[in-house]
Amino acid sequence: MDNLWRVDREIAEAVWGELVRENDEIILIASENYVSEAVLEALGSVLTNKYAEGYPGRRFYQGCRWVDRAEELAIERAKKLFGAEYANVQPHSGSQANMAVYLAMLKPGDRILAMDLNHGGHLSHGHKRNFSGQIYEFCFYGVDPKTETIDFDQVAEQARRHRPKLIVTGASAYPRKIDFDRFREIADEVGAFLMADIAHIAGLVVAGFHPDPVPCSDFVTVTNHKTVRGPRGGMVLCRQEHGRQIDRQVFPGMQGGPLMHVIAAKAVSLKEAQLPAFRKYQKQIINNTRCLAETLLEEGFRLVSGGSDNHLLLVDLRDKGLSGRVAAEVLERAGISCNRNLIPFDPSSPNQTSGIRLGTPAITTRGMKEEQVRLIGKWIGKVLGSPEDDKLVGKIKRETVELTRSFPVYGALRETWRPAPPRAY
Ligand code: DSN
Repeated sequence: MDNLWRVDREIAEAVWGELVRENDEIILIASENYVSEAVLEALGSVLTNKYAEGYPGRRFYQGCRWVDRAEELAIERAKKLFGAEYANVQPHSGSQANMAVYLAMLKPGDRILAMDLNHGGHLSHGHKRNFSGQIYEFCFYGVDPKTETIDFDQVAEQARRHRPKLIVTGASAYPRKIDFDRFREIADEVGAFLMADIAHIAGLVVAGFHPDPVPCSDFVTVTNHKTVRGPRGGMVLCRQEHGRQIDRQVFPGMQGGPLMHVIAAKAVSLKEAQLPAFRKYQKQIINNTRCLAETLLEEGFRLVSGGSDNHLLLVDLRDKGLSGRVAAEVLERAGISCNRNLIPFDPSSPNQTSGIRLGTPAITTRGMKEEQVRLIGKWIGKVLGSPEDDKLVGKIKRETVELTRSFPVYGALRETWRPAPPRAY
């Protein structure tokens, strides 16, 4: 970052500080990951300079031959990786991928059936303050109170009662496999379109560790930056027949110029995801999450649905007398980064919550396996067992930093190690 240090020291410090933080903390935020250096290079490239409204071969600007190539590669690779007939790689985020599907297929006020945010859904699945909840009429399904897995009787009942035009499956805090075929049957019964939002689990899906929604869904939305390990952004996959409608809705419907440097970085990560090492990586995510679940159960925690089939788990803290907020804050002081999260039927507010969400994609990228995961699970047990013991929290912070330094995330840190940014923020 020589130029950045020279031109803007304050931003250079912020970037360096973040690099060190990402290296020194154990990141268990289920939606975060570390992109490769190749992805970072594409992101930091001259492609950021180019305006390219439109699509490859049909742009509104001259000089698009190289960005056309980058976007064509991203589209080809997305289609191949997911086995999809059509791909739009321009959405700036997962929410915008969802928005493109809603705007393309529905009219304002149309009905959508989706998973309740309190049971693991997402803001863009109908939260009343989100565009989705403001424009469309949402009805919801959730999990069964006993099993804490999706209550398909309720899904079918809600679908029959409300006759939605679209059924949305997918979640941001659901630790179990989703039976997409069952959703398809219900959608067919009521004549609804089916959209699977696989933002969280896309990497597991392409590696074969989670049922695949592509064959049975009309639309599949993806984020690139979670288990797929690409840059921040989204994609829509769909059947050929809906492709032009989706394209028109992404541009000019809701976006202007696509972020060509991000699209190139998406292409790089989609190429990386085709390598055998990617499948191994996804398998290790599953093994690490299972191991974390087992360790936390041994430490006396209750897990929503009793465990996990995927990359994340939800810890219910009600019997520990701790809110999710306090737990996440004290864990951060110990060098473990996670987020507070509502659990199904949570009596607390979203600001406090009764749970935390933990995921293993990021620690797995840096090479941690069961041995390290068991240590992390025990540290979580100790910290949340004595959250007011500053001495203990300080000791664990030193241990977590020591562990992370054996698993450096980027070459820059391996080659030119600097222990802290010039000024601490
Ligand atoms: N905010 C993301 C998450 O953390 O799950 C979902 O978009």
